[in-house]
Order: sequence, then structure tokens, then C-alpha cells
Amino acid sequence: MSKKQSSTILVETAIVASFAMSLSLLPDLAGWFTPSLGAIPLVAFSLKRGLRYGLLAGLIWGLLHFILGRVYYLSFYQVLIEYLLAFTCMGLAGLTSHKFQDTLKKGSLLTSSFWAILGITIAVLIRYFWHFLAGVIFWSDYAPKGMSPYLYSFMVNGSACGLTFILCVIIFLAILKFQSKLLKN
Ligand code: 218
Repeated sequence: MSKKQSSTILVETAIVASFAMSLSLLPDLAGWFTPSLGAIPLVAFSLKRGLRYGLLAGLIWGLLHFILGRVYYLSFYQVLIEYLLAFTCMGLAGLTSHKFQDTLKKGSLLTSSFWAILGITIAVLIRYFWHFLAGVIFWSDYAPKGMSPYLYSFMVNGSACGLTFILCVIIFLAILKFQSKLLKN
């Protein structure tokens, strides 16, 4: 890849991270149960440009929460897990990027959808695993009286995880069907 290409992709990375952050700023309707809209551009970008740029975009998305004062701080390790580790993990969708690109170039929409959905599943599950863990360790005081912290964290983060996954898959498949050139590396 030429120097010009890689600097263009770095600019794209910053733009995608900012777009994800601006979607995170939209008012949420159901608190921590709300799906993460910013995950949509992030997984699409990771599948297009690959793992390294995806992880970098996720990290920048996480860091932007600090700059904009949108971090919910309970403790140092909670913030590290939820805003650096968890957000960076969204870029793991790039793990299947090569397979996705190969099959997309061959024109096989069904196989490329399979690889994309696999990448999205890995990224969303691992991200929300970290939120689940942080929920058990750091957020248990917020659980309704008598409810196990595991069940509470699973209900909150499991719902957000499921909704985020469904949204990412539906919108990604729509882009793949109608504007697949946007997703080609
Ligand atoms: C049970 C519980 N409540 C709240 C949180 C915090 N949390 C959950 C999901 C996503 C994010 C990142 C910002 O959107 C945060 C901080 C939790 N982990 N568990």
C-alpha cells in the first residue's frame, strides 16, 4: 500500500470514529439497555479496511468519550475496561475482513454476508462481554434489591448486546445489498 493510500485510510479512520461518537451522543431512550448506534459504522469500516484500522477506529471512538466528557467514571479499572478495551474490541469485526473482501469481489453475496455476520458477532459479543464483566464487578450497587449482580448485568448488557447486534446486521446487509461498492476495500 502506498504512503498516500495509508494516510487516506488514517483520515477515514478518524472520520469513522467521530461519526460513531456523534451517534453515541444521540439521546438514549432506555439508559444502559439502549443499543450502541456507533457500532454500525465501526463494524462496516472494520470489514472494509481490516483489523488494524478497525481496532484503531474503536480506540479513537473510546478516547473521544474522554475529550467530550462522556465517561461514566466509577473507578480507574472500570473506565479502562469499558472505554478503552471494550470500544477497541469493536474493531475485531475486521478479523473476517479478508474473507469478506475476497467473497465480495467474487460477487458471492451470500458467502460474504456469512463472513460479515461472523465478524460482527465476534466484535459485539466480545465488546459486551467486557461491559458484562464491568457490570458484575463495578455496577452491582445499581441492581434492584435482592437481584444477583450477574443476572442484573446480564439483563442490562445482554439486551444492549442483542439490540446492537441486530441493528448492525440489518443495516450492514442493507448496505451490502444496495451499495456494496461502499464496502469494497
Ligand atoms: C449493569 C451495568 N450498567 C452500566 C454499565 C456501563 N456501561 C454499559 C454499556 C456500555 C457502556 C459504555 C458507554 O456507552 C457502559 C459504561 C455496565 N457495564 N453494566
